[in-house]
Amino acid sequence: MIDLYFWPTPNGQKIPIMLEECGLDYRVKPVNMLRGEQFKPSFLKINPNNKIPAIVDHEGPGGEPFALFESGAILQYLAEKTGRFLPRERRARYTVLQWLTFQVANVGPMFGQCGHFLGYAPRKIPYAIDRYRNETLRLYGVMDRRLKQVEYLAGPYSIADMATWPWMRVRWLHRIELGEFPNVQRWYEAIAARPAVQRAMEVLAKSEKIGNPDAKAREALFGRSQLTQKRRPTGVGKRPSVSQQTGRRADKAKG
Ligand SMILES: N[C@@H](CCC(=O)N[C@@H](CS)C(=O)NCC(=O)O)C(=O)O
Repeated sequence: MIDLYFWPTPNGQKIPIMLEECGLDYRVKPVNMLRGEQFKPSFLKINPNNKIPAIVDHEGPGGEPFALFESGAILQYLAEKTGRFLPRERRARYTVLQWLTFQVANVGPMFGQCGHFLGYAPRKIPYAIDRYRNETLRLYGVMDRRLKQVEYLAGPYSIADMATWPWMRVRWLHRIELGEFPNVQRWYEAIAARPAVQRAMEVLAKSEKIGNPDAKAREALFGRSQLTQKRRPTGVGKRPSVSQQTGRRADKAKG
């Protein structure tokens, strides 16, 4: 059994996609970022960097529980655990790892900043908006040219696609029209049609989204209090916690 520490954001959604693709048993442990639950001491023991996703594999290496954070590391771990979506042959393997690293080092951070300055920044800063939106457009171009040559980012469908796809799902945050990138669009639609991906998108689908944070959530995510509040999560105790919510497979596991 794997515990998935999760909130339905693009970085979070990579992991249920892989868990569903591999048919692994997991239960969802919601970490409500809008209430600052990523700063709870119990979660900081699993990810000292106070971010989702993270996992605890109760049947980890040596049969012992194993906690892991950083989505790229989690995807590689699950691929090695199951022998799926990360080939053993070195050329093929490093092609997957290259595009996975491209996602975690470029697509995630740049799209994230683009969405931040377009949607969340209290003041519109044209230089920052241009800088990150141009970089987002450039990265879409890199992927579009790659996907003109190959079906999926590394050739066959892999953890690199699972890491990248959820970021295209929130393209409205970055004011991107997929029609301008026809090869990305073809790839996006092929992945969206996969039953495992559709099941993964149901996990906590009805929870509050990051798209519209209130003042308290804003402070938890972007304010100075994140530098000092590690011992006291924002809002906890004042509003009902969602930590009892579970995902589809978790419900199945319980019943
Ligand atoms: N490099 C990390 C990024 C994770 C990340 O940025 N998670 C965001 C949600 S998409 C988060 O938990 N933010 C909460 C916070 O910054 O306090 C990964 O790939 O796992």
